[in-house]
Amino acid sequence: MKWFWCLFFAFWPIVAIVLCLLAPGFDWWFPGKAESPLGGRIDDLFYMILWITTVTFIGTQIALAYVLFKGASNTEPGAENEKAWFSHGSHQLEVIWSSVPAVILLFIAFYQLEVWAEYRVKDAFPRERMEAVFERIHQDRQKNDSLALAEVTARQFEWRIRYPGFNADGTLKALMPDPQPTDLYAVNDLHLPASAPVMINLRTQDVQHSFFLPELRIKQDAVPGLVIPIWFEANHQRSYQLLCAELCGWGHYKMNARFVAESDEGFIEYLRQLEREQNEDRVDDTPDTDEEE
Ligand SMILES: [Cu+2]
Repeated sequence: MKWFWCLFFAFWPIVAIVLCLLAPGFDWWFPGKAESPLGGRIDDLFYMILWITTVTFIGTQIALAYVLFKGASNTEPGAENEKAWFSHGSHQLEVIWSSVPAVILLFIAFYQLEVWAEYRVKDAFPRERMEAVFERIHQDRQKNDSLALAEVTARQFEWRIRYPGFNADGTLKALMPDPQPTDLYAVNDLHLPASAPVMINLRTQDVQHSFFLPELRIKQDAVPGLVIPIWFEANHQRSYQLLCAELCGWGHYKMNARFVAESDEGFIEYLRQLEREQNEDRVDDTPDTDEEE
């Protein structure tokens, strides 16, 4: 029986190593490959922490198997009279198992600082690359205008999206903090250019929600009273899932929307389409022949 339990506890570290080695190849931990450059770096951080926890797990399992082996030896024939040994704590051990995790945690904290800053600190946002997008889509903007291309407002239970409208000369306006008469609106359908960093302003109309693009590894709480800038970069022109990651009420599941990353022209065409739909008054005052235009 003694050998059974020792082997039983020694078996799991082997399973852990195998799973840890296979996981990145099969993407068991993630909903598919990271679809943004930053997402790839977040995955690397995750796998680094997975390795640290796997090594820790192996260490503790080996220690457990060893203690079982030693403790069980007292049941061997001839050892019945051997006295049990009680430990009242070891100052040295306490120091070791407090300082080792502290060092590891500090290492992780400093190691991930750069990724965190790039993602979260406004001054580290890729401003120049964002401005290149504004130029390509001919956005008419002043120096201090928002870098955001859209405002996303979460509410129970949907995502409301506000885009800037167009000027008379056909250029795209800059997004203003407050709604404008020319603004364009959509629900549960966020469109933005692909292959370039784009920014949105996130807010909530009621409770806390969480803006979640699992494939891009982007997750940010929407907090009442705050306007939170988030930037991301989709690797491909395709549609991604946009979810709410905060249990925000009975209809939480309904906040299943989509984010479409498309070409610059596709994005502008989408806004034009929204404009046409919004300005459609459904009053048929033109002859039938002109309607085809
Ligand atoms: Cu929600």
